Amino acid sequence: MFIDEAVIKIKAGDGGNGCYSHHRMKYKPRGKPDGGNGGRGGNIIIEASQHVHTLQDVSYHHLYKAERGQHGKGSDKYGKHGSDIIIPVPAGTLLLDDATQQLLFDFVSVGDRFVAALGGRGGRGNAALITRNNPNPQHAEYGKPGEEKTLRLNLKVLADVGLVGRPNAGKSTFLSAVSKAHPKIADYPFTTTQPNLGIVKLHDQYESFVVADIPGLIEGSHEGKGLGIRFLKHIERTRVLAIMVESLAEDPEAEATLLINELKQYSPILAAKPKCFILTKSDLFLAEEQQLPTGWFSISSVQKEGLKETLSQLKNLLDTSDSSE
Ligand SMILES: Nc1nc2c(ncn2[C@@H]2O[C@H](COP(=O)(O)OP(=O)(O)OP(=O)(O)O)[C@@H](O)[C@H]2O)c(=O)[nH]1
Ligand SMILES: [Mg+2]
Repeated sequence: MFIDEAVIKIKAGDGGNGCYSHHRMKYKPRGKPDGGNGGRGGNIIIEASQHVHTLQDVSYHHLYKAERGQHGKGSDKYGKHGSDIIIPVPAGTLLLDDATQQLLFDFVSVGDRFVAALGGRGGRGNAALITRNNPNPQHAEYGKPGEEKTLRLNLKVLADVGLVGRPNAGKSTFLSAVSKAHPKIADYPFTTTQPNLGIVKLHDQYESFVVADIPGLIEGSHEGKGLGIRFLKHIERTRVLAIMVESLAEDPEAEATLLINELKQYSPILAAKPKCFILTKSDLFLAEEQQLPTGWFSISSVQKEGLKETLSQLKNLLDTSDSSE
């Protein structure tokens, strides 16, 4: 699991002031009090939406400020309420008070709503302050200030695509080329010792998916060789696998079969997931001498070649895979 984070400041709208005014009539210099109440300030509401998948967009704004309520007017006219601001977040977001780290709300499913900051109440006008003992109040109230908070949002992300390959196949380099993740990359095996996750954003900002990069697999991983297969639990709940083989491999298809066999030893269900076969480091191999197996994709993460096509294929597989997995 991977945490996507954002810290934002929110300020609900202040309440409008109540109005101090008297009704004016001919021959009556001072009629009865008729100052209206001020409007309530806008609330800041956070809502789980199906259109957002990350906290990236939320964190673009550091301050969310809702409209203030309008002031009351004479002739018993109330001030308008300030409009609310709704901040969409993905389902799976935890909302914390940044100062106390106290959990304020857990957005479990789309549509869950939480009023994170209440708009200030509008002040009462002098008309609303009339009492039996005081038929002509000499003041109106000020509006109350809106609530102000600093919030921390944490999103628990589960990966959609799992990267499977031998050590050094270029998994981490691929992740760094297609997302903002910065995994460690080096030309020796087992560079990655902990899973990394990255969010891939496609051209349409609503289209994104999460990729998990895990330590490499070797023949005998299921018997504990190399770093073993214990990291496979991190891709168990993914929907699609990207099987990555170096273009320098003599027989890429045999390599892929070996990898899938190792997966099978761990879980036949995992091994049966939809797969995208990717030949990596295409800049290193000689195109004339080597053929791309049918149905495979060829990429160079270093030269940024073939990435777009590969990502659309992964997206296609995600769209057609069983979302209940
Ligand atoms: N020329 C070239 N080199 C690449 C490409 N992709 C990765 N490499 C190199 O291959 C080596 C291994 O890359 P990594 O991304 O660390 O490989 P990995 O699959 O994550 O390896 P492990 O974490 O050890 O399992 C590094 O030296 C990379 O610079 C590529 O497209 N072209
Ligand atoms: Mg790696």
